[in-house]
Amino acid sequence: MAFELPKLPYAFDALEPHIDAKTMEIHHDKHHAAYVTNANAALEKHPEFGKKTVEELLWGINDVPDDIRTVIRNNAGGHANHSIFWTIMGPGGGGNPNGRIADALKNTFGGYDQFKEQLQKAAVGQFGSGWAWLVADRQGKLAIKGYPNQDSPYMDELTPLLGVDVWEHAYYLKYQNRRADYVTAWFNTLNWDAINSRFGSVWA
Ligand code: MN3
Repeated sequence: MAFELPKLPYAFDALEPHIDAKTMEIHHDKHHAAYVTNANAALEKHPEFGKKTVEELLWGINDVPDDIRTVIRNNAGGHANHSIFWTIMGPGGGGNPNGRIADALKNTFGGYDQFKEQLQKAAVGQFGSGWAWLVADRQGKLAIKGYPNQDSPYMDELTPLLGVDVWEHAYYLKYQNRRADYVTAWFNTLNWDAINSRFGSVWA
């Protein structure tokens, strides 16, 4: 079963003014689509690995055959990261967290403002292309982690709960070199219901 590009769950302009429609269109239809195409092409060489889910492939990245491991790390990683990214954002998002994640952020970081500050720092401080993620381990313990390129928290057996893409393709049209302004605006897109649902799945 080849990977498929998931449909964007809202219109390209739904995250305006925080993320512009053109960026969303190119990001989803071109960049994410390319990760899916490249991952599928690599898996054709080893069809037995094509039966795995994207999470299984990344958890077991060291078991992926040498000749496709880097391609899978980059492109299955890109597919996994972006598939989460679209769902943890949404129109009318942002504001303070609610539910279980609100309590966990308070217990771990002291409060939402402190969490935002630390995630922002990880995102802005990521050298070159990459991501900053809020992750949970198997016990539900939270941490903030930066990753280069399309490396995925799944490779560390962590569950990514929410993350910000700091590749230039994610913000350059609107924000040019102002990555910090993009990250500040991106917090206004967060879909806390979706994030709570991801958090709940850590124990499922
Ligand atoms: Mn991207």
